[in-house]
Amino acid sequence: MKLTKISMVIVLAALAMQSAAAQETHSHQHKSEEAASDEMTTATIRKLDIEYGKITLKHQTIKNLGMPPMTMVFQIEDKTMLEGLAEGDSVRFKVEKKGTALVITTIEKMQHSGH
Ligand SMILES: [Cu+2]
Repeated sequence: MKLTKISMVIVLAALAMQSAAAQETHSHQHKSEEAASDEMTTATIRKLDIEYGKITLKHQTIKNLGMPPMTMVFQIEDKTMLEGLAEGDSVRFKVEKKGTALVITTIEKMQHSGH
């Protein structure tokens, strides 16, 4: 009688451990897809309008907007972002749709690859 009780306790303890182990095997969810909308687009500066915070770019495909390559005018989030840039420069930029305007939130000059 005493032995039966002890073995019952052991069985219950084993079951408890099993369910604890099962809870630990939850699935991890990685968010690797979010990186896609964060990609930079390359472009060439056609025209700079620092006073009005506008820039004309000949840009490559903008993936997060689904926009094909073209030359067009963008607004700049902050005029100081245009400092150090010149017409003819190759740049990388990020653009977001804010209301009806397309606003560049990041722009940086690309390093010359020596040609
Ligand atoms: Cu465009």
